[in-house]
Amino acid sequence: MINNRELANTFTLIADLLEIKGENFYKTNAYRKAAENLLELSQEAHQIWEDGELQSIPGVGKAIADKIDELLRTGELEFLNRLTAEVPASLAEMVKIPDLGPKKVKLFWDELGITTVEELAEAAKAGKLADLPGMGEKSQARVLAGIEALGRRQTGRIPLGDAWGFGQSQLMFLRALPGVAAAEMAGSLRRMRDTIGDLDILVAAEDSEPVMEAFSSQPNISHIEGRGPTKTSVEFSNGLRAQVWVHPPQRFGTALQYATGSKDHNVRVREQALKKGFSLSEHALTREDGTELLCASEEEVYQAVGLPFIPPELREDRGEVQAGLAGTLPRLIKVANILSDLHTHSTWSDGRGSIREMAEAAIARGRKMLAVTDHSQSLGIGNGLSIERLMAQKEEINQLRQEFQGQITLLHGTEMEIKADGTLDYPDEILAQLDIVVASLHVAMRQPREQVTERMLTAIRNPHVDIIGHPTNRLIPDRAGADLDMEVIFQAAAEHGTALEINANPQRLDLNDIHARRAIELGVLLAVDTDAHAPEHFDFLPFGVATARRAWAAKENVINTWPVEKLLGWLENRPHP
Ligand code: DGT
Ligand code: CA
Ligand code: ZN
Repeated sequence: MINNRELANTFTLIADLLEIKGENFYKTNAYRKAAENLLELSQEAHQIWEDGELQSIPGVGKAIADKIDELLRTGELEFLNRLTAEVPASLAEMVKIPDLGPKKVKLFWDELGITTVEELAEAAKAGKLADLPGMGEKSQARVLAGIEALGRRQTGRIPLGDAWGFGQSQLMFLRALPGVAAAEMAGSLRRMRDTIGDLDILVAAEDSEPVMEAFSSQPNISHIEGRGPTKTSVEFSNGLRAQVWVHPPQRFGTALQYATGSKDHNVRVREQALKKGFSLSEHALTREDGTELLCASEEEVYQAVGLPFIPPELREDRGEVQAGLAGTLPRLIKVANILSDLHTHSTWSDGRGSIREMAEAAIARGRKMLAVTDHSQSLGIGNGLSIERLMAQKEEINQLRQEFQGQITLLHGTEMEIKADGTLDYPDEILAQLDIVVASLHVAMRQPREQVTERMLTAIRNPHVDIIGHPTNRLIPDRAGADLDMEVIFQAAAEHGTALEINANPQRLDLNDIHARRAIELGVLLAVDTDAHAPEHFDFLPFGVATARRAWAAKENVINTWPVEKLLGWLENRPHP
């Protein structure tokens, strides 16, 4: 039976579509009022209907009562069917974009034939909205921002890469306030999960009021969701939500530990605290006699409960507390350990930087080795290199190698397609002439598990293939990876000594933390690469390293940490069964 919410949604849809059509306010408002009143009923509308009392519902007159009757009897509404034949129902989705009213939606539909949010996003990106009457560059940018905000509201989770920079700017803002001793990120963003629900920020200050006031007065806040003495929650106009907690500096350690989570990790740590005679809260470690042990730093918290410091990336209750007690926590890899980037692109394929520009950017970031791995011939959309162009590229790299000698070691490689039919995109004799081969899946990724796994195995078994790039080809937040049998992939990679990539692009982070951890357990080597398509993309590296840390990776597990000579030796002469 159709429930009140479904009835209300139907009337809201009618109101939206009538408004786009240009109906007057009184008519559309009648439907909106009816929808609101339906949601407030303490009884199901169909019971009222069975009693023949529909018109006793506030805001429901004869016309709307007839429509409810038809819906409850037939499950359909002829009026709505006629309306959607005239005005596509998908237009109502567009009305939900913040700052976009029915008039604008009608304008885009009339002028450009746009009927879906996706089409609107494309048109905005292509700059087609700016020239419409009443629009302009600024309004066009606002439409795009609104679409992003809508997407966030729907999936509820924000990609790490989108939240990170915003979080940093909030920290800078807070640290600059008078009376603020420290400000740190907490929650899932500090743990570097690949998606973030909301931002949790911890501030150390004696006096919380001025911090709360300054934080919640920022102009880019769309509304305040909650305001207490030590905690404020807001939603920013970009759709990101954040909460700020203020604690006195001498209690900052327990507060930061609490707010970093995860919840499950905290449960374990509290159990451990109890064993040591403490109850642990965000405010303090409290002894049985009621006296408090205050911790200014997290290190003190972990020490007091008998644990070594547990890095935030491990705090997921995946055995880290037990390992801490047993003294078997890994020495996690750090960004500074990474010496080489083994998967990058240039203007030869779909990159935005020349090889020279990419090399200079890598040098500026302290890299010692850079592999240029442009796309291979079959990837048309990536402007893949024919064998001729690949050989011409070799010439250019040979020349640049002289120029950059002593600064960075340049490798000539490829990101080779694993083609839909399971074959590889260059013959072995060409691969043998390259310094490094990354093999990746970009096409036909929805093949059945057995078929797509077999394709991947072909690449893993090829003695010229050194690394599998972004193995599952997932995209964050909404493209699931290929349906690979990961266990089989990991075993084959371990057996053949082929490294699997953790792609550091925050849209990818592929392998993910859980897969990468299992791979390490099975003896697979990992590669953490940026897949840079432009000089600034080298800055993706910390996201990849964080994912490796969440996978419990030590330096030794990741080939990019190896000294140049060792890595060159491995590339030239990989142990192979
Ligand atoms: P998210 O935002 O969904 O990506 O995930 P988190 O981990 O940031 O979780 P969130 O924002 O709900 O809460 C932030 C932190 O606050 C969480 O990591 C641990 C702490 N916390 C929140 N609620 C509870 C709770 O009920 N018990 C405990 N022990 N800690 C909590
Ligand atoms: Ca959070
Ligand atoms: Zn790729």
